[in-house]
Order: sequence, then structure tokens, then C-alpha cells
Amino acid sequence: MKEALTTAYEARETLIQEQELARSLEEGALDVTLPGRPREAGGLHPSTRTLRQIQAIWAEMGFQVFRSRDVEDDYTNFTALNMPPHHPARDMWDTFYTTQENVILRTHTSPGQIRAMHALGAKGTRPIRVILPGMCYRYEQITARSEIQFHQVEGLAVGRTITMTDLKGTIADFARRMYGERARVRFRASHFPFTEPSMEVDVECFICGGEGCRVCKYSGWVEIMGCGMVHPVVLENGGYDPTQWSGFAFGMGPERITMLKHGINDIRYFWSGDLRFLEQF
Ligand code: 2NL
Repeated sequence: MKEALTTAYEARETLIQEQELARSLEEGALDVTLPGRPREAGGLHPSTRTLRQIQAIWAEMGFQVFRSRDVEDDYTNFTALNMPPHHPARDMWDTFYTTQENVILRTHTSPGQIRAMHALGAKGTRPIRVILPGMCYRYEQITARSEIQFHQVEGLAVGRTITMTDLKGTIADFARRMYGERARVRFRASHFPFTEPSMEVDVECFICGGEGCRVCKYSGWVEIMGCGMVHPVVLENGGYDPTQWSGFAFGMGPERITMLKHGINDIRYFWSGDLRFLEQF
């Protein structure tokens, strides 16, 4: 009974469909010459693209990606980085505190480097080469130039014979891979609590080639990162004997680099979720 009914039903269904198709073709309801409906493919966020580009370059140079937590403790975010409680340099980072004593959002990716030294350095017996990409948080007024959350990529190399020559050569090589083989860099003296000496790095303006334009404010140079030789106190807090070991470190902001590259004049676009912005990448 069931089979008979199913067969009859299917025969009827096929007939109706054929008739429907014939009729709609006759009426021209089905226009097979119409273009197809495109399927919109998603794209990578501009920050993600820059972040991945930076990571790929450092990976080629033997730096392993180390990931760390966004929620930190006061010791690792500040004290271990040569900023004990009440140190005036802490004012450089406006911090998100929580209702829990000692629990904060990291203001930079540097605390992750302390964790990397402990996780990979084997109590200060092994050299390491890591980069640490991630989100940072600062309790600031949101403006065209500053956001309360943004990415950083930090790098750290610790070994027995690392010198400032290694730092300068490695960063110059990074700049050539990132901005083209003719990219020139210059190092300016600066200050960070966790490095000594400390420097800021400029690359010859990749928009105007050093001629002078709005992006480089007619100086011919744009700042791309900060760096320095790891401070002995920080090496010690990472488990290394600073009389036997040395290292260099650097930090850069992918949003800043993306803004310079594409002439984006307002950092608030990045987390606006505005498709008119995102679809341009
Ligand atoms: C910047 C400058 C920098 C570091 C980050 C670092 C980390 C450890 C030890 C020493 Cl564990 N240094 N990080 C050093 C110099 C500069 O960042 O302008 N970032 C956006």
C-alpha cells in the first residue's frame, strides 16, 4: 500500500514539475541569462593582516611566537620590568585596575616576555628568541590618536653573546623585509625602564621615499618601533644571570604601522566595525 502510494505520488510530482518548468520557460519567468548572485567572502581585518605580515618576517628570522594572557598581575606587568610599586615610570601607562586586588589588564605585551623567559629559558640556562603579539589595554580618553585597546608585537632575544650590533642589524633587516630592500633606518636615543640603552627606530618615509610629505610631517622619517638592550634587572627577573647573559628587545604597534601605510587618520576606525572602512582591505 505504502509503495503504491509513494510511486503514484512521485509520478505526479515529476509530471507537475515538468509542466511547471515548461510553463515557466514559455512565460520567460526563468531567465537563464541572468548573472549569478555573488557570495560575499569575508576578509581579514587590517590589523590582522599587518600582524601576520610582521609575524611571518620574524618567524623567518627564527623567532617563535609566544602567546600570553591579557589579564595580568601587578608584579609581572610592572615590578618585574624594573618598575617597583610607586615608581614614577608607571605613570607612562594608564592602567585598567579591577575590583580584585593585584589583577589588571596588561598595559603592554612585555609581561608576556617575562613569562616567556621562565617558560622557555629553563631557569636561565637556554637562549631564547620569541615574538609576542597581542592586545594591550590603557585607561585613556579615546581620540583619533589613542584607543583603550590596541595590538602590540614585542620581540625578545636572550643569549650569551648578544650585543647592540645584533639588535641594530636584526632590526635593519626587519625593516628591509617589511618596507622594501632599500629601506634605510636610523636609531635615536630614547628611554624605557626595561632597557638600557634604549632607542626609537625610524624608517625612511615609505610614502614619499624621504622627500617629505604629510605622513612623515615633512621630516622624511617615520617612527616604527622602540627597542633596546634588556636591562640587567629584567634579565634577572626572567631567571638569567646578567653577568653571563644579555639580550635585546623591541616593541611595535601594528595599528600605528597600518595607519602610516594606508594614510588612516583616525585609530577609532579599527574597532568601529564599519564595513565602509573594512571593505577597503
Ligand atoms: C614601543 C616600545 C619596547 C621592549 C618594548 C622589553 C621586554 C622585556 C625586556 C626589555 Cl621582557 N624590553 N620590551 C623594549 C623596548 C621597547 O616597546 O614603543 N612599543 C610600542
